[in-house]
Amino acid sequence: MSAPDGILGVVTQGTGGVWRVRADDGTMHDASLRGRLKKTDTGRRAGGSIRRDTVEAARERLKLAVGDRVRLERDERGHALAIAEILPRHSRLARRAPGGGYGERVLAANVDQVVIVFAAAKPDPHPRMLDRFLVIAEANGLPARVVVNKVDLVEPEVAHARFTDYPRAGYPVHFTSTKRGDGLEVLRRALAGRTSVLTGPSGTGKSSLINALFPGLELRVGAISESVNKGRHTTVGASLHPLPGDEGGFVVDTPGLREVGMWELPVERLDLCFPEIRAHREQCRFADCRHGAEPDCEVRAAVERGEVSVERYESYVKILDERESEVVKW
Ligand SMILES: Nc1nc2c(ncn2[C@@H]2O[C@H](COP(=O)(O)OP(=O)(O)O)[C@@H](O)[C@H]2O)c(=O)[nH]1
Ligand SMILES: [Mg+2]
Ligand SMILES: [Zn+2]
Repeated sequence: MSAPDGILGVVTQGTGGVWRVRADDGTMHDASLRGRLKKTDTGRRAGGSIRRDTVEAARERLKLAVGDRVRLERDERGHALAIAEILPRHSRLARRAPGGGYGERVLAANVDQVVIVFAAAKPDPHPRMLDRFLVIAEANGLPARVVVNKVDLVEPEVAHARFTDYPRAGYPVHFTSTKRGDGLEVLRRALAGRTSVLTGPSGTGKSSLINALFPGLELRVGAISESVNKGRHTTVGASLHPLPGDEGGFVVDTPGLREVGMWELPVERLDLCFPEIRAHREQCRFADCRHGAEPDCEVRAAVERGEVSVERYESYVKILDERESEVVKW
């Protein structure tokens, strides 16, 4: 089983100590991180030449996360498997340390997209909360798509009307019903072959969607972590679930992302995290315009012309205010 080069696989679970690794042949292994990792050039990417052989890169390398590709080797005595090497990441989803710390915590590595599930009703959608999820995806440089589930509970026009801002801002939006089957095939194709972080408020139908899309996966997205997390601000680790089918792909469940209300969001570049605001900001008179009371603000002008949604703009202002006044709760 163990080739001379070791076994390549992906980390599916763990928060330090023992990590669960799915080898590329599908077998599962428990492994701990070897004390001294083999040197890996995290900066070398296909077609790129960025080299970040700094202390920071070395530290980052040690922050193993779900989704990391690793190489396993037998330990000296030939018994247990150890993670000998973490392969370079092409992306990651990280949150800043709470309370204004400088550290960040990597929730998942090698993520291709963030899929945010809301319900058309029960629970009623909260677009300002959706905006926060989208800011986090943007701040991490990850594409996002929105799923509006439970469309069977409302008239089609109602569901579409509440979410028009999102296709306008450039986000793909799926309207689904696990009860009636609406939109499921298209969503399945959007997930297949990719690594998707699936998130959204509880009760919106994430588990139901996964079970409807990938029968046999037996994934209880959120079910375990939500109960474990109740009343606590700490987060239990993420888990990565391989999708059945030839195309492969994974769904990542990250309880830490669901506490999005407590995340520190970036202030300095917040306007870059709203694609439709980003499109206007360079025409503002001041390069450091915050799009508040400044004169000749092109973003505000675009809001007044109806080109940028008032609600999305208000989300931007609210997040900015909140961060500047150091109010982390919302
Ligand atoms: N009417 C309706 N109910 C749904 C739909 N999808 C899920 N539900 C129900 O919503 C509740 C929460 O679903 P669940 O998958 O556990 O949500 P999660 O917390 O996001 O994982 C359950 O009672 C589901 O039966 C849907 O498309 N339509
Ligand atoms: Mg669930
Ligand atoms: Zn401006």
